[in-house]
Parts: sequence; C-alpha cells; structure tokens
Amino acid sequence: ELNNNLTHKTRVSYHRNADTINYHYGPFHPMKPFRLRLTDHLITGYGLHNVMDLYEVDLEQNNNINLLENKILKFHSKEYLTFLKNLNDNSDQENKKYLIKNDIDDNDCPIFHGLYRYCLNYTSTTLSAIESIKQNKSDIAINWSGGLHHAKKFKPSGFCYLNDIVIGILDLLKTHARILYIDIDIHHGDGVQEAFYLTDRVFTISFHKYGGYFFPMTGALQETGVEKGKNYCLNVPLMDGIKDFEYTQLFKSIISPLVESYNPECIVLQCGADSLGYDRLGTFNLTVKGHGECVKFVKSLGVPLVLLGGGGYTPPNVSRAWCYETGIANDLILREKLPENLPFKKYYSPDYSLYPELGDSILTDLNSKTFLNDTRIRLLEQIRYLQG
Ligand code: V1S
Ligand code: CA
Ligand code: ZN
Repeated sequence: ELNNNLTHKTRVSYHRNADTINYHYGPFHPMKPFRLRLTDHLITGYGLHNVMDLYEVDLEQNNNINLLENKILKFHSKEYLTFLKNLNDNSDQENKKYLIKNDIDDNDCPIFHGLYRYCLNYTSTTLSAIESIKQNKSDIAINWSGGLHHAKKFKPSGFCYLNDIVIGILDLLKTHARILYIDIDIHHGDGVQEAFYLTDRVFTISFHKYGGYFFPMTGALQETGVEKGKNYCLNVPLMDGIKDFEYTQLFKSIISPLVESYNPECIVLQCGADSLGYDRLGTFNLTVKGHGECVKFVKSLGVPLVLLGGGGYTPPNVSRAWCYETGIANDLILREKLPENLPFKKYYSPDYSLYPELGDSILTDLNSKTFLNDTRIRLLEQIRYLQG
C-alpha cells in the first residue's frame, strides 16, 4: 500500500448506514442492496475504514426526520412524499391508484417492505456526505448507497424512488456557486439532468449507452439545456462494448476542458458500476481499473468531491469497483489479492482478485474510431460556448 500524496493526506469521509444493506427489491429484481454489504466488507477487509472519517448514519438517532423531509420537499412533490410515507397504511387500491395515475412501472420500482425507510436511509446518507463537504470537513465524501439518478419530482423510475443526488445538490447550492455533476453509470442520468436543465449553477454530464430502446431512452447529444441552462448540460451517448482505453481517453479529454471552463466549486460523481464488463444489465466492457481511472482523474482536479454509487448488477464486481475507488480516494493502491477471512469470499471465485481480467467472451466494441472522434469534437464545440 502506497501513499502517493506527500503534501497532506486527502481528508476522506465514508458515510454509511448499517440498515440500508438489509432491504430487498424482490427475488427476481436485479437491484440488490446486498452489494453494499459486499462493498463494506471489502473496504473494511483492506483496512480502509481506519484511514477515513467514518460517519454511521442512523435515522433513529437523527431525531430530525422533519428536517430531512423538508430537504426532500425541495425537489419532490408533497403528494409523492405522502404516498411513499403512507404506503403501508394505505389500502392496496389507494396505492394502485397513484401508480396508474402517474404511470409508474412497479416491476422496475416495486413497493417492498420498509421502502420508505430505505429511501430515507440512502438519502440521509448522501446528505451526510454533502454536509461534510459544506462544512469543509472532507476533501472527498463517499456514499455508495446513493446515486439513484432516475427518480422524478412526482414518481419513482428505474429502481430509484427519492433522487438523493438532486436533493443533495440543492442543499449544496446554499454554500457553493457552481456544481459539476458527472455520471458514469451506463444509464442516462435523466432525473438529475431534468432537475437542473434550466440553471447554469449545476452543470450535468452523463456518459451512457444510448439507442435501441435502452433505458431510459433519453440522453442524446442534442440535449444541452434550455434558457439560463443552455449549454450547461452535456450528454455522451455511446454504443455497446466500449473498453477502458477508449472510454477513459474520451472521459479525460472532455472533463478536463469542462472543469477548466466551468470552474466548479464542487464535483458530484455518480459512480454507477453497471458500466463494468459482465454486468447483468449493462453492455459496456470497462474493468475495475478503467472505471476507477475516471475517479482518479476527477480526484486529480483538486476540487471538493462527493462520490456516490448508483447502478451495478453483478454484486461482486460492484464491490470490487467501489472498494478500489475508496482506495483511490485515499491515495492507496490496494493489493490484488483479496483480504484473508473476507466474508462471502466465495463470491469472488475463481480469481479472488480485486482486478479480474475480462475474459474472451466480452462484447465487441461497436464504437468506431470515427464515431468517438465525431462525438468528442461536437462535445468540445459545446464546451467552447461556456467562455461566452
Ligand atoms: N435493462 C433493464 C431492466 N431490467 C429490469 C428489470 C428486470 C427484472 C425485474 F424483476 C425488474 C426489472 N428493468 C430494467 C429497466 C430499468 C433499468 C434501471 C437502471 C437503474 C440505474 O442503474 O441507472 C440506477 C440505479 N427498465 C426498462 O427497461 C423498462 C421496461 C422498459 C422494462 C420492462 N417493463 C415491463 C416495462 C418497462
Ligand atoms: Ca450515465
Ligand atoms: Zn444504471
């Protein structure tokens, strides 16, 4: 383990909630909060909890649920919050009525036991991370249970119920003038884009698969914001099979001039791990190192940073990526061999490595050199508008 930072240790805070890992979307649902348990075991297995400020977020101790709900209501509608809050008391008929009226897909967003508590948990954990940035207690604040970027004002979408990212950014806007939101989940960050589409105080950029009815079917290159928000939104639509080199090269060549021009006071990075190879829903070919390279690059910009989770549907790989990225936040390169006595170690067979190689059965890269080059040129053109 190597400390590359000779000037001062990066102040990293790790925000977690012991309860969040226990919830279930249902047996056939790809979203498994259990992946957070694997992640936490890996992080503590490598001893990372000893080098970070640990924040155990607990709703019971935090008697200010009122304050939390007020922050939620800065984005979500009163009617929707009431619906989530009263799910268990309502009759099934009343719940069904809200689902139908608002065109909610309850296969994607099932009503499971303790749903409201689960939502408050991951949202308050993101707010805890945001708070430590607001108070300048951390350089990097991490919440792997957050990053649920699809939730809308009136309704849940794509496994996301409360949009902890939007709620967190709205809170951060009280102290920070310009916030950059970067989204490397394989899905388009539509909920966050939509929330800040009309403002220049939050710049949103999402890298995602686009085309062929891939969820949520938005995020075209042409979506760039409106009114005051015109040009303060970028989208990087990609095709199946993109690999580390092409992805990280594109990522850096866009984020670098963007940060130079926009000069954000804080960056919120959604680290959805469904952009890794072998994801159950995703179709990209990133490795743990390639995914982490994006985090490393954003860290190197030296702007206060919030790291959030998001998608990720092959739990052992999700935990590998988020553990590796927790190491990166702390300037540590973790040894390849997984810790001894790691709970659920069999999940990491046959390699038992933090950095497994992608096999031969990976998808072919459908992103041609010309396609990627054209995309880059168009995006750089948009960034040039920022200088006015
Ligand atoms: N892709 C995909 C996918 N798979 C599922 C799914 C599968 C089994 C289940 F039991 C329940 C759901 N839903 C989807 C997607 C939603 C993906 C959400 C990604 C979330 C994130 O990673 O970005 C952030 C956490 N939904 C759809 O594709 C929509 C439908 C088109 C699927 C089928 N239903 C019946 C109609 C809507
Ligand atoms: Ca994305
Ligand atoms: Zn996703």
